[in-house]
Amino acid sequence: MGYNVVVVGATGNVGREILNILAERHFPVDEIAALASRRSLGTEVSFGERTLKTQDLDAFDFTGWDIALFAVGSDATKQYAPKAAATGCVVIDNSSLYRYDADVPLVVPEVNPEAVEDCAKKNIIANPNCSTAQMVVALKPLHDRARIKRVVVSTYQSVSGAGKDGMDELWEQTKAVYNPTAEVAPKKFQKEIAFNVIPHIDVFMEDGSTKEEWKMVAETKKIVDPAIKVTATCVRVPVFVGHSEAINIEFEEFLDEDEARDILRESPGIMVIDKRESGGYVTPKECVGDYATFISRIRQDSTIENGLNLWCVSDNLRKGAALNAVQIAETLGNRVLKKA
Ligand code: 11C
Repeated sequence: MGYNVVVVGATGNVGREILNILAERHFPVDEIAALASRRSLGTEVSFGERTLKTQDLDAFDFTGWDIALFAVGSDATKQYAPKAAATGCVVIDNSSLYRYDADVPLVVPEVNPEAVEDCAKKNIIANPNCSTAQMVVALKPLHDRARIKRVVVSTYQSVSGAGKDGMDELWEQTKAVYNPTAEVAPKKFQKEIAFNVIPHIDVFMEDGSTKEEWKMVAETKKIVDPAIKVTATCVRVPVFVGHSEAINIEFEEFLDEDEARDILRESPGIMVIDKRESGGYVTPKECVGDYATFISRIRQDSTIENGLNLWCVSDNLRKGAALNAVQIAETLGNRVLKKA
C-alpha cells in the first residue's frame, strides 16, 4: 500500500527532479498528480517509465491526497499550501515561506529526522535552502563529537539555484563571448555571470549581508543547534549545477583531522574524497546527479585553538532541493503516515 502524492510545480527544475527521484528511489506511490500553473498546462513530465500530463494547480482538489511536494515560489506557496494542508494532505515545501515559522519543522533527514513528528500543527514541513542543506549534513556529525562554536563559510553557488532562467543566461552569455554581436545583458543576475563571479545572492539585508547569507545562519541554528554562530559569504559562480562551500569550523574541543575524516566517512549522506594529491578532491561537475554530499580537503586550521577546514560539494537540485524533499517524504512515511 502506497501514498497518493502530488508534485506542485512539476515542470520546473526542482519539480522534475522530484519526480525523477521519487521514481528512482521507488517511493511507494499509489496515485501521482503533477500540477503546474495555467501557463505550463498540458506540458508532459516523466515519472519513471510513465508520462504524466500536468494538471491545473488552481483547480486541483487536494482532498484524499497524502503528501504534496511543493516546488514553486513563495507567492504560489502562500496561495496554495494552506489549502492543501487544510484537507489533511501534508505539504513538504521547498520555498522559504515557512522555514522560520516556529510551528513548521525544518528538516534535513540525516540531521533532525525526528522533527517531522512536529508537522501536525500546520501540516507543513519546510525544506531548507540548498546551501544550508549540504552544509548541515557535514556539520552535524562533527558537532555531535566536538561541539561547534563558530562556522565561517564561503559559497560558490551554481546558476541552477536561480532556476532555468539562470542556466539559460549563463549559456547565452557564454556563447556570446565568441560572438560579440549576440551580447546578452544581465537579467536574472546582477552582473554578467559568464567568466565572472558575483558576491550577491538574493536581496540585501539592513546589516549589509544578503538574504542567502542570512538564511544559512538562521537555518543552521534551527536545524542543528541555535548556539552555533555562523557567518557566510554567498557567491554565484559560472557553474551550471552543484554548489561548493569552503567551510571553516571552530570547535569547543580539539578534533583531529584524521578523526574528523573517519567520522564523516561513517556519516549518512556523506562521501569523503580526500586524497592529498592533484585531483584528489571533488568539484561540482563530478557531483551532478548524485545523492551524496561530498567532503574533501579536510585539514586542521592551526590559526585557532580547535579548528578545521573542509570543502563541501553537492548537487543543489538534488540534496539541496528535490532529494531532501523526497527524503522528508520517506521519513514522514516511516514515522508519521505509516501504512500497513
Ligand atoms: C540559490 N540557494 O542558489 C538559492 C536557491 O531559499 O530555496 C534556493 C533559494 C531558497 O540561488
